[in-house]
Order: sequence, then C-alpha cells, then structure tokens
Amino acid sequence: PAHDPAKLAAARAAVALVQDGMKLGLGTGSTASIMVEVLAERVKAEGLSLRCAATSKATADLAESLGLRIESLDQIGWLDMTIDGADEVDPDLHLIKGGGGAHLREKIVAAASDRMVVIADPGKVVDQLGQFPLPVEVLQFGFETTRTLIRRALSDLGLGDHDVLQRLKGDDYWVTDEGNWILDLHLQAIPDAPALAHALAAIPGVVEQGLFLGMCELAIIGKPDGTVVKLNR
Ligand code: DER
Repeated sequence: PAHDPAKLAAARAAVALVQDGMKLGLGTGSTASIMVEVLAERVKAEGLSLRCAATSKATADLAESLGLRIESLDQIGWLDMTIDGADEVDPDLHLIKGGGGAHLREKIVAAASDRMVVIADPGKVVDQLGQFPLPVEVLQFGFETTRTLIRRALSDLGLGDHDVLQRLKGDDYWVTDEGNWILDLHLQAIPDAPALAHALAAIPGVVEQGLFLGMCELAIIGKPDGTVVKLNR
C-alpha cells in the first residue's frame, strides 16, 4: 500500500542514521511502522547486523515478520538509538506520545537509549502541547480513585475541569501490553508541562503519562514532497 509521503520521507531519513552493529529501539504507531519496513529493506539490502528492542507487541510482530531480529530490552541492555513517532512535538522537542497506547514501553525504551529520534509528519508540530489528548496509563485497581485524583490534580494546577475519558477499543476498554487501562486527558493546552508531569507521577494509580520532556534530541519532520526538516534541541 502506498505510504503517506511525509511519513515515508521522515522514516527514510531516520533509517539513514542507522549504522551496522547498532542496538536500536523500534517505536510504535503508523510512522514507526513505516520506519520498520524501510529498516528491514535496508538490513536485507546491505546485510546489516542489528540488535533491536521493540516498544510494543505490535511492533515486535511487524519487525519479526519482516526478518528483523527482536530481543528483549534486558537482553540488549543499553541502546544506541530509538526511533519513534509522536502525537505532538513542541519547539523545545518536548512530546506528547501515547496515541497508539504504547507510551509506557516507549518511554522505557527511549530512556534506555543514547539518543531518541522522533519521526513525524508536519501535522504533529505544535507551538504548545495539549491539543492532543494526553494519554495516562493507569492500573485497573482503584481506577475511579485514580481518575478522581487526576481530576483533583488538574484543578490544583488551575487547568480547570476537562474530560478525563477512559480510552475505548471498539466497545471494550483499551488494555495496554502491560494489562493496564488508559485515560485520555482533553486539556486543549498544557501551559506548564513539567508541573503536570510531576503532579501525575505523584498519583499512586498512575503508571506513566505521555509527556516526553527533554527526551527527544532530534525530530525529523517529513514533507509531502519527500524532503525533511531536522529539528535539533
Ligand atoms: O502512540 C505513540 O506514541 C505513537 O508513536 C504516536 O505518538 C504516533 O503515531 P502515528 O505515527 O501513527 O501518528
């Protein structure tokens, strides 16, 4: 199937950064999936030897189906580079991720990497984070308590009363690879992302939230004409 040309351009530019022998983190989502396909083609064409850790079962399955060798993060240990998508990228390369429900493992893999490279189409570039609903992974135990504590934290931060909606997959609740649920916070704008990240992390039932602050070192924004813009922090 023909891929979105902007996503394909970004994916190609990121794969061009991969060197033989690298230990890589493979992201999740539609852009990262295109990257996995392009990477698999390059590995086959050039006989590269890579060690890859996936950020989701979906990415692991796709990668293995294309002949890439997937190992657990613990088997590999530390990674040279993680290539992943994003839902929003702000001017400081702070991100919102989690649209694909994988931000917990994505953040762990990114944290285990020397560098995190984000690949995105122009629609992901924003002046301020928050238009995209912020995903928060929460335990199923005490779910309503956690939702109440999240609402209280938003109010304490002066973020007003916004929808804090449980993510659905069809008629069911979305369940992550770790068996947790996801709440999407419809905030419209997040003026102080560090304060919000800090407040959410303090809530016991919150496992991880989709703000990636200071983790992305290079964002490759693909254009429909096949060119890319590279944003460095
Ligand atoms: O869920 C995720 O974190 C994905 O990487 C998401 O942020 C980007 O997905 P997309 O490439 O399909 O837009």
